[in-house]
Parts: sequence; structure tokens; C-alpha cells
Amino acid sequence: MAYGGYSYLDFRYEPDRENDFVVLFWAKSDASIEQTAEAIAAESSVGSWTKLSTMNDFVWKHYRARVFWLHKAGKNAGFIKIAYPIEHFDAKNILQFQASVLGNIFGLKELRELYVCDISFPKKYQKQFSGPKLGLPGMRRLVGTERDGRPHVGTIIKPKVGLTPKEWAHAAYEAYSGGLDLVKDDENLVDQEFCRWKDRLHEVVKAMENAGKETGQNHLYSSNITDRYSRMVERVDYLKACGLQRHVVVMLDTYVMGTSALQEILELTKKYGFATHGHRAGFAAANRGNFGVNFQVYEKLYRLLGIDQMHIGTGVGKMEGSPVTIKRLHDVAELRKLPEKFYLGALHMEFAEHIKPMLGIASGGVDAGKVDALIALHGLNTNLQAGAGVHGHPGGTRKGAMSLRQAVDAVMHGIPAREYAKTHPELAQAIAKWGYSNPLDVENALEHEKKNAKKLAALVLKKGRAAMDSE
Ligand code: RUB
Repeated sequence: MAYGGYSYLDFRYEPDRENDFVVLFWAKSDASIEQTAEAIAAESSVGSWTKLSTMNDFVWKHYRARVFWLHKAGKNAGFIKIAYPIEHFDAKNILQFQASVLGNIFGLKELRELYVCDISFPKKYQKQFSGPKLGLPGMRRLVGTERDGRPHVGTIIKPKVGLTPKEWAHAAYEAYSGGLDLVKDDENLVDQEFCRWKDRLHEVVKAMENAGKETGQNHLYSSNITDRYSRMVERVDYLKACGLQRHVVVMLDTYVMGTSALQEILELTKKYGFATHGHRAGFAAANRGNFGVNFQVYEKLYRLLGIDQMHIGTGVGKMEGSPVTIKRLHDVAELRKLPEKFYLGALHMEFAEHIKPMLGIASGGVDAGKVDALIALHGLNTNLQAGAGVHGHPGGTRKGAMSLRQAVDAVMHGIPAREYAKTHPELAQAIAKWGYSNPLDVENALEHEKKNAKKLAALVLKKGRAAMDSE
């Protein structure tokens, strides 16, 4: 078996955790899975479709990818693990890594499906990254929750676009006064004519100061600066000139802006001492199809690059991802050592000691009746965020905000939300309108995963990626 005259299969090879990248692929093609594995390893490392007069022993020994594990699951389909030596990569250039491992291979015409389930980044490569400057502990310091450790609560002002700066800031004021920590722009609101970025910023700062006098809280505003690079720099410079580090979190649409711009802008926000909020709009275009990259790969990159709080889905709301899948994303945000979970396509990886955890944001279809279930899944280290679940409350924005905060207070008092609702009418109204998600469903799903890990892995090995937990 060979591709372009060379064989990349090396089943006796044991990857070196400090120095090798390990990538888990799912592939289906017109050729045998062995041939496909060879093609992927060749095209993503040193080879091509035919033998090369320029290949030499040194290149072959030091820079090639090695297929060290392969499992057939159906005709011409299967899982492939490939190890890449760190020497292959430009260890200060993440785009070069993406062009290698997440590049040409997706275009090989014999492939019918190609999905990067996970990547384990070696510690040596992680040295180039400084990780979050604030991260989870820093976000807690900003909001003032280091002691009680309660979940943060926030809202996305809705409608997504269209409100004027004054209307927008009024809704923000109502949300802060109702007890929320954070108000944020939607992913598609930046600097449109009807709501210019600077005008909105100043109106919201006024609103947050006024609300803070009533609540005694330090409130935050996640301001979306996503744009061409030079405009983002102008905005961060402006925020710095205004001295807004304690109140404004720099919001970035991380996926659509691309890794290069993200890396640069994070250098600047870290230098100026701003916290950052990562929205992942667009990620699912690759995450959900037969050709793509699982979000956990990007999430790992975002943590390495230094996003402080990051959208990771809910497991119980409007966006894709079962509780078990989203629990993994929560672990990627928070844990240092990630266990291998083959049935999720998740590899073992360790973050370097200096890479702080991110605060995971649970958002998308959230309302107060889902808080118990969300906390069963995410624990207390989470930022619970509801847009329509606040502004669609029968009593309006302030009462919607109160309902969300009451649901979190109930958890902190150890009282189930439906019980707490008997004495908290705003929470009761939210539950009456949207229902109550039972945390037992989440607990059972997580328990089932724990008890049946081996069986679930065996099923995925037999049936392929389609049997992986997803929706
Ligand atoms: C939330 C919303 C956010 C999603 C994105 O609005 O639309 O942009 O959180 O999804 P609402 P994710 O609360 O009205 O549903 O957080 O999974 O990336």
C-alpha cells in the first residue's frame, strides 16, 4: 500500500505526547480506507500524488506524517489517527498548521467524507501561546463572584439589529437593574447606520453606571468590534482611551474573523488589559457536515490564543449539541487534562500549565426554566445568557432579567426553580410561558455516558461517525 510512491502506514509507531500532534479523522472515499489514510497523510505532510525526484531520506525521516492507527467502519470508510512531528510545523505560525492539517486534504476528489474529529496539540507547540490573560478567574474578579462562585448571568439585547443607541441602552439598563451581570451585542450588530458603535457604547456606559448605583454590582458590556483588522484596532484603542477596562469586554466573532486577525487583536486586548468574549457564529458550517472540523478543535485554538469567555453551546437550548457533546466543550474550556472519549471523537490532550481556563458561555434558546438543567450540565462555572428568554418575558426586559437571576439564586440556595417560583412571580411567569427543563434528564444522559463508555465506543467503531453523539 502506498500513495505517490511512499507508504505512510506505521502501525508500530507510538506518538510522543510532548512533541507530536495527533489528529483523529473520519473518512469515506472511493478507495480503500488504507489508501485514503495514505493520501491524507501524504497531502497534509510531505507527499503528493506521484513519486518525487526531490524527496530525500532526511525529509522522509523527520517531516512525514505517520498513520499509526486505523479502523475500518463500513465499505471504504473508517477512523484514522495520524501523528505529525513538531518539526514539520512553523512553531510560531498557526496558519501554517491550518494550511497543512486543515487544508488541501478536504479537496481530494476521491473523498466522499472527511471530518477532523479532534486534534491533540503537543505541549511544545503550546509554548508559542500565552492563553487567556484573565480567563475564568479574571472574569470572576471582574464581576465580583470569586467568593460565592455563582454562575454569571447575561443577556443579548434583542431584536438582534434595528434598535437605536438610546433604545438599545434602555433595554440594557432594564437588564442590569433586573440583576444581570452582562449585556452583549448580537453577533451581527457592530456599527450599522441606525446604531453606530460609539453612540451605543456611550449610551450603554451611562446605563450601566446608573444601574450600578441601584444594584451595587459591577456590570459588564460585551461590545462587538468585529470588522476589518484596522477598524478593530481603532475600536480597541478608543476603548483604551476611554479607560473602560473594568466595564467593557471586547467581543469578537472569532470564527468569521479568522485566526490571524484574532491572534493580533488578542495581543492588543491583553496589552491594554481588556477581557474578551468569543462568539462562534459560523462554526457550524464546518462542524455539522460530512466535510469539516469539529468545534472542539477551534475551541482549543481560542483558549490557546487567549479568549477569556467563549460561547460553547448549551446542551438544552436552541443550538445543536447533546448534553454529552456540550459537556466535552465545557471541559475543553475549563480543564487542563482532557480525557480521550472515542465515542465523541475526542482525544486525550493536556494544556500547558500556563494556559488558564476560559469561562464557558451557555447561550442560545436559554430562559429561566432551563437554568437548573444548564447548571446540571455546566456546573457553577458558566455564564448563562438569554436573549429572547429575557426580552420575550411577559413582564418585559427587567422582569425577564429578574427571572433569570432568580433561577440562579435558587440554585445557590439549593432550591429547585419550581419551588423558588412559588415566592418569585417573575420566575413563575417565565416557567409558565416556556416550561421547565428537568435537570434529571441531563444528569441521566451524563450518567448513561459514564456507565456505557465502552459500549458507546464499540458502537461507533462498528457504525462509524454517524453513531457519534451529536444532536
Ligand atoms: C442567543 C443567540 C446567540 C447564540 C449563538 O439568542 O442567538 O447568538 O447564543 O449560539 P437567544 P452559540 O437567547 O434569543 O436564543 O452560543 O451556541 O454559539
